[in-house]
Amino acid sequence: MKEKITRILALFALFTLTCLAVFFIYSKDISFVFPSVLHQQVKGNGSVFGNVMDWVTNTQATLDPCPDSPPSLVGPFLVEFETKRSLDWVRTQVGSELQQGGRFKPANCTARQKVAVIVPFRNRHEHLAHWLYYVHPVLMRQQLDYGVYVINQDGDGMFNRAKLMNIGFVEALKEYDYDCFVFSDVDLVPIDDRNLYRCSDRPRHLSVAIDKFNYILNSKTAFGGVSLLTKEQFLKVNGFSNTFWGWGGEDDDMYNRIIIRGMSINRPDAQIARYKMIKHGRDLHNEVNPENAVKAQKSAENIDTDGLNSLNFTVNKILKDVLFTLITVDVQPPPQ
Ligand code: UD2
Ligand code: MN
Repeated sequence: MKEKITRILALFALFTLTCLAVFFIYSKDISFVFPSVLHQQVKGNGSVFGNVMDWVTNTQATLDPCPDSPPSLVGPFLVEFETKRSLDWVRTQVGSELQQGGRFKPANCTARQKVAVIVPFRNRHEHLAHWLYYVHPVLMRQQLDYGVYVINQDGDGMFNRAKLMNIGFVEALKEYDYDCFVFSDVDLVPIDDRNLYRCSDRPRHLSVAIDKFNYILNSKTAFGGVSLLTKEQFLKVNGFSNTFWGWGGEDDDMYNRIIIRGMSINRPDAQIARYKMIKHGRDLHNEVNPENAVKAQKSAENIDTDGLNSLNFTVNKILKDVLFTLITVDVQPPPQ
């Protein structure tokens, strides 16, 4: 009996001591005990348990912001498309840095922007392998918190690049709170990583100087290839038009929408915003559509009723690869 009482007393003393120790640590500046906690700013509901839990969940959010100029950029780099590259091989080259779905965020700082890269796609698998092989490391060096969304048009109906962009915007936002959207052709690979895939205060056109056009921009109003809009900018223009079937015009219509909504575009320096385009012919079922050029002159008539607010589509399949999220969609063409 005596022994039992002694044991209970000892346990009670131990418990009291532990409580005192915990209370002591948390009522003092705990950075003295755990220096790494110093700039993690312990906040929360006041209880020890609450503080610890908040600290655990906030660790990522309270990392310092990444520097404005990413420190590991290399500038111009070699890009060539002669090498055969399979997706399997690309996975072995860049996959280990990525999270499922083609997602990445820098480990040691909080990215300045959350960027969704939307790639309109159908039957360009070789291009996609080249693109992923070169673009992923660029985006990583640029310290972006990003995801790659390949929007794959199902079936062999007329291609609709612009509608795929709208679908990419909507689907990416279902997954993460992206604030910046890159709309990029699958055949355009940057050859200088100083060309940041980051949105700005105005819609931004990145593919300024392309080898196919001797690195010369042929029009001040060009907005095709690779272009970026913040979520707000994209909503302001009601997204792309959904009604540009086949090749051409949808990029000019987007440019017009931006002007109509009182914005203007900007571009990086042509010395930096350099690209190689993978050689290709015109794809089947993406023939030039003469109606598109006419329609692109009527943006003001269409902007309010044709765009994100009239978007209809069905997702047929979502596939999470380590290199990308592949969303296969039925773009629901109008009845002929
Ligand atoms: C120009 C524009 C492009 C777009 C297009 C007209 C530039 C540098 N590029 O590119 O942005 O405005 O004209 O629509 O200004 N695609 C497929 N499968 C297909 C067809 C197209 O994946 O069967 C995708 C792919 O991402 C491709 C993009 O659509 O890069 C544009 O098509 P394109 O490469 O045939 O058009 P292009 O090079 O004339
Ligand atoms: Mn092209």
